Amino acid sequence: MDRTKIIIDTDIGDDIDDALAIAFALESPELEVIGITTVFKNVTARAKLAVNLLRMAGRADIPVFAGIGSPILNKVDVKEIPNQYAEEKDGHVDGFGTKAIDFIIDTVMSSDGDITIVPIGPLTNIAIAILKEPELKHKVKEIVMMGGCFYSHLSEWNIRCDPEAARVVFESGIPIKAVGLDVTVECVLTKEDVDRLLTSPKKSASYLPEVLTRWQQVVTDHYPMMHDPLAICAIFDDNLLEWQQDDIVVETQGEFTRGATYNKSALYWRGDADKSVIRAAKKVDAEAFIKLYMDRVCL
Ligand SMILES: [Ca+2]
Repeated sequence: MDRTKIIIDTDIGDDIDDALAIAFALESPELEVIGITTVFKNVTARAKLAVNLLRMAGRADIPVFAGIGSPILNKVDVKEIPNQYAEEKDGHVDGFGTKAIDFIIDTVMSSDGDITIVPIGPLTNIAIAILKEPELKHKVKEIVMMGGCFYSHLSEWNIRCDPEAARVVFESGIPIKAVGLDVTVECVLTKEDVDRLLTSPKKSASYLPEVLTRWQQVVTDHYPMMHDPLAICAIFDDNLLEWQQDDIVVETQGEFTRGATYNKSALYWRGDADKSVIRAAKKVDAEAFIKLYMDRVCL
């Protein structure tokens, strides 16, 4: 089987689903992770977490690059420590690069057009890469991302944190498959699932008990929502997800709607939906997805 080459662009360290997604990608035989880049706020701490995760997974061969912490316009604290970061374990980690944008551009531009970019955080890195190298849009195979909400009015974190970047990406012309809140909120782990992850993960997921425990010390009111792992699933499996091609734009100016992903197809009776290169996930078989996840990541 030809494995799909992917670069994962992640804000690992705050919500737990990024670590869960990377473990899933490493255990998916359909995928070859060729690099991980970090984005949003403290990209160095996030890169250290990613390096540690990969080392414990026995995959220190996968390069990690810190990217851009500041969104294009929104103001954030780029020194803020992610909740899963532990100074005594992650503080002295090295072995990562600092030029995520160049890594993305150089890797994609020297490829055969067979690289899929998988953003599971705000879209700052991807937008800056597209702006710096306009030819990138002709070379990327596709973007499969977690972000947005397309069939109801919910503001989604990744888009809201950097609406300008999201707009660049959605207007780039690169084929996009987006899993948004429409489907991801249905995919939630149970206590039994979390107990299994804490006790019987595969080697590729051996960092999970540690970061899950750190996360659970901060988040006590719910179990992990599988936003980002569902985006990983969407790269190789169309059976568990139903897609709709739609004319999606990102609102950057709205008084109440800045950062919303607006589905123009709904307004204009399908409008330019047929010409769009954007597909959004509309339905998911959540039970089957969680089973697939647990079967792959746990013993
Ligand atoms: Ca994320």
